[in-house]
Amino acid sequence: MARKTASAAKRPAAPRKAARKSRKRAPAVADFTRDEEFAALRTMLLVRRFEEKAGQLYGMGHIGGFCHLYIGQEAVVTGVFMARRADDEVITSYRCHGHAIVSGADPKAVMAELTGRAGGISHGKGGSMHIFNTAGHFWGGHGIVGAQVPLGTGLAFARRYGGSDQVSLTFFGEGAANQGQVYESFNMASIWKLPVVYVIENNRYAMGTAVTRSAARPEELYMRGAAFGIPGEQVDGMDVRAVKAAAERAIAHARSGKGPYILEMQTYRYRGHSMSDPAKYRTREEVQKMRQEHDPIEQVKRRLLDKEWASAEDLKEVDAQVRKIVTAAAEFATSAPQPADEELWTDVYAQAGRG
Ligand SMILES: Cc1ncc(C[n+]2csc(CCOP(=O)(O)OP(=O)(O)O)c2C)c(N)n1
Ligand SMILES: [Mg+2]
Repeated sequence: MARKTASAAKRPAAPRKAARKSRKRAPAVADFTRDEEFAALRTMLLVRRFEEKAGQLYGMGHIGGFCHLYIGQEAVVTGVFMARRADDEVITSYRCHGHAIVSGADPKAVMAELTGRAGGISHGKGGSMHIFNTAGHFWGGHGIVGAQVPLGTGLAFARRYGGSDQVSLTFFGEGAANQGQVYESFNMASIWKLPVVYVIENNRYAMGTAVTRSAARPEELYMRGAAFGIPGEQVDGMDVRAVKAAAERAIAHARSGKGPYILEMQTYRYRGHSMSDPAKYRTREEVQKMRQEHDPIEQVKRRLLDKEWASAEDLKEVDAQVRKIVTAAAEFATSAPQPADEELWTDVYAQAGRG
């Protein structure tokens, strides 16, 4: 028998085998319990109300620079976080406010980062695209499209190398999925069987470019790892139950030493790419249809009402609690002081020996 090494324990599966392992739609989705439905509702509402408030503050001039909202995509981050272990690593693009909050970052500190204040999570020096919460295993917040994919792969390598069984959850957009560095990452992750789950947030647009115009085989991005023997799944990213179930499968696969896994989350962003995007590349009807027929929050509310697990009053109460948190965040973010001048000289270089 050939000698095996850690880096080549088993040859990656041939593409056809991988293709057979990949699946277009996940198996039937298990229902949530009442507690899970409420937890999902609270988290998704918190992200949505936070982003709506950020949009308002931007309009009022409190937030400058770029600001990419996550409205419409809440089920993706919520479902994945319901499946992750609290010490699994997470990294994403500039569309990062939701990921930070769901990782446990204080909404006040995230909002104050958007307004560039001293109480901001990056001390007011990073802004919307550079939000980190390493205590919650959230590694940002990256403005360069696709940059987080090799970094997330490196996180998986580092954790494996250190003897841990933590998994890296590496999120990126469908636009980023066309980048070369993504495939270099897939290749290394497959060879070394790294514990990384690649979560493609396919919201159908990369700035103003529709996925159907920019991607080869846009209907099956979950197959993008086939050449590397990486299995993939296409998931209804507007259904938080489907997201959680698929993420559980993917994380179990990665944690058990079988290597990387790809989840293509089919989702949609309701707002423009960033606050300065009038979104003229799509019709109002298209957005309205998604909101009316597929909204992730409305789906949970409907199920809670249909099953008589909640009354309309109960749902209003959840919203009221969430709004209180977001209002307090906005008040803090608009009243906190500006960073002190000395902050110009902090965090410029990493200290030697710091991990
Ligand atoms: C390397 C690089 N090229 C181009 C840009 C400009 N840019 C910012 S976001 C974006 C689109 C990315 O779309 P996608 O990956 O689908 O993510 P989404 O914004 O939809 O979440 C582009 C081209 C950039 N920031 N970095
Ligand atoms: Mg996109």
